[in-house]
Amino acid sequence: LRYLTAGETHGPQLTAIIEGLPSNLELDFEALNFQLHRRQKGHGRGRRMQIEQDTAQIVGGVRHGKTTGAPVALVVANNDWKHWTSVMNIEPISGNDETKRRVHRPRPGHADLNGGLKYNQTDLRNILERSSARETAARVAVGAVARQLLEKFGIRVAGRVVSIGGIAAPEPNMPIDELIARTEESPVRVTDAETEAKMIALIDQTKADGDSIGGVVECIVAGLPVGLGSHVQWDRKLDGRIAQAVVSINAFKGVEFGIGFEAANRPGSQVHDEILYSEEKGYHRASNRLGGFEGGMTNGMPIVVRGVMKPIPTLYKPLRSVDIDTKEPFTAQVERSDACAVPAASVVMESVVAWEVAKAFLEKFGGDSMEELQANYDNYLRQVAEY
Ligand code: EPS
Repeated sequence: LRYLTAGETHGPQLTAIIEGLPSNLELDFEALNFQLHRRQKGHGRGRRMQIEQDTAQIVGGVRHGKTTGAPVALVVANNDWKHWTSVMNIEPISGNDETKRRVHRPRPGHADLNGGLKYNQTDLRNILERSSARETAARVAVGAVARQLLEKFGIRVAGRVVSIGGIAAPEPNMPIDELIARTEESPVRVTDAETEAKMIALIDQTKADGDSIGGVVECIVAGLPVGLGSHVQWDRKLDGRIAQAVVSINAFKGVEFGIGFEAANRPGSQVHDEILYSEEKGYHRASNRLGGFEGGMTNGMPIVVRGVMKPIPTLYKPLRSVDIDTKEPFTAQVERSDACAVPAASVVMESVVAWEVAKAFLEKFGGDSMEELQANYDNYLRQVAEY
């Protein structure tokens, strides 16, 4: 299972191709678009989200509502494109820097300068157009397909905001379906009203200051079988793959599982999860401090993974930079942006984690059709129950 995305933030569309899905996976198009809609919400977003009404159009690999086994191609149109048809034209255009909206003062914290040097581009727009977090709309569409595959096997994916700008939400301690429902009602994806109000006030203040703010988000995957991923080879460890996927999200700088970095402060007796056995539950754990992983494999407990997002680097009160034409110090170029995209990033994180889990699921259970996959899965569950 693999995917690629293409497209620029102010270009005509984002495109994704997914290869390796089994045939006969029934797709719920409304549920797919609901995921795109979730990513657009969240307190702290800028004007762009009022322009976009993201929906995914499937242009390959699906017939009469089901996958055929062929690559699935998805397109998410950019409504904003109509304002950029000249600036983002594929054909050469005439005009000056202003009409071309050339970017020559790189924004610290963005890909602008590194990308300009690496790709030998004197218009840094050629870098920022692709490095924009708009690309995550395509990844959410792809993740929504993965999520639907997992749901057929009773695997549920949830997300929540853990903290924004140092304001932390209390542990929700509730069943996953309740967590999904409650976070959906919150503009900052938390379950606690008091925290929500504090986060909103901080985001508003930050925006008024021309600044931006980051935070921590958490993803939970429940209903998993034991044994996704493998201890035998570094690149088959599923926690490692999830870590890579999480840090690949725009502006993410770190990742942890379960109690994560806190494990460094505790003795082993307060870190590891004791093994229990009962007739109805089989093997299970007394706690889930390791976040569902041992030896790079799922242990049957929910996956709990957290990612940290830095504040968005596009600032209305820009930081110091250097003009690439004159080498003179200047403040960085101001581009329209969000003050806080942490709630949206929570949805993106769910999507990339769902993708990695679905990929590991297909690697383990294989099959070219949903029927073959189901049979392999049932057989494995029997084997585990009889162990
Ligand atoms: C982004 C800048 C803003 C955000 C964008 C990410 O876009 P624009 O430059 O058009 O104002 O709105 O996010 C999205 C478009 C999106 O769909 O999430 C950036 O520079 O990363």
